[in-house]
Amino acid sequence: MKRTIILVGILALTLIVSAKGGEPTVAEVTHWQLQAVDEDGVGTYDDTDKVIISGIILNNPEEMLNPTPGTGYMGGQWQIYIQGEDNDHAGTAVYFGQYYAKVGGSGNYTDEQLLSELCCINHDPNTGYTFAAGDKVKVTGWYKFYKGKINVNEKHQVEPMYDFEVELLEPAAGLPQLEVITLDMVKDESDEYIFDQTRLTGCEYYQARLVRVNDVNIVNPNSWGPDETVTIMDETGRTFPVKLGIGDGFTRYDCPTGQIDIIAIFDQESSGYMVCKDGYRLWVTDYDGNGLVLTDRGHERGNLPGDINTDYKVDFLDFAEFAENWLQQRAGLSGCYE
Ligand SMILES: [Ca+2]
Ligand SMILES: [Ca+2]
Repeated sequence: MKRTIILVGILALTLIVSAKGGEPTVAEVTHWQLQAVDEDGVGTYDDTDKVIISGIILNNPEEMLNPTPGTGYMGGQWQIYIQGEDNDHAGTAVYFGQYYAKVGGSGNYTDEQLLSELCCINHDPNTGYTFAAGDKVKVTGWYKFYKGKINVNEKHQVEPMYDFEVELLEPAAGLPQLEVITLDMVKDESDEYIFDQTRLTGCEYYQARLVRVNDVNIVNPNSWGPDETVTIMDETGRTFPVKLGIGDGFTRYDCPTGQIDIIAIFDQESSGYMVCKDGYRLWVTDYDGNGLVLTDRGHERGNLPGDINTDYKVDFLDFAEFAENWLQQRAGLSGCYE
């Protein structure tokens, strides 16, 4: 259905752009090229209308933003981070939302349209494979600068010509090697963010990449919960915000206490639109309750079918969670691509 619409859209687009004198321009670029910034931290890439980027998916989208139609200000949303490989020391977020009209876009998706679009971007169009963190993919799409990063997205336009496409290059390639950082690499003596326009040091160097920070503690455990933000502090007194995702671990498990390590996507969402030198944060999308590292290790122990809360015992707690979630469906993954 959607592909038919796209074909019609492409025909319409061809007529439109022919009248204006050409197809949208597109080039394969590195994340490093795409994420270039000026002295204010504003993205400078504008060589082409669309870009093609490739790299490793860092997160499962439904642990970062809620795809359920009609949820939140922007409706159902979807976002993955893709990290560049080898010398391509950068990364890019790929974003999709339901209610673009609320932020100056061309319209909104109905719930049904949203589900159809989510279904497309969750699956490889060539094989039907469902994408997950650790897959190597190629993304072709338009892009838009927002609060410190250039995101691949639909430019807040609902017309099919603005769709982006995610294609599989290598299933289960594996998450990238973690880069261990200390807070003095990203915060100065005054606990201010280090911004370096060259992106060779400071926060910009790590943006949209998977990092590990060791030996810190969470100073405000009362803020723990899905979609909340906690603050970590190291032995020098430097602090850093940690955005918690919406993985079920933030509900199921208590905030880890004492000295811990954190594995996260290094993100930026600056306070301003035209000067974007702050707003850096670590984004952890799920937690498995291990007590020592704030992360979801992705390979749980136990091997007991039905042990929903992974406490190595199948009992009423599992049943209660099962009953509470009975008949729920995950938007964009359930009931499509059959
Ligand atoms: Ca930035
Ligand atoms: Ca259990």
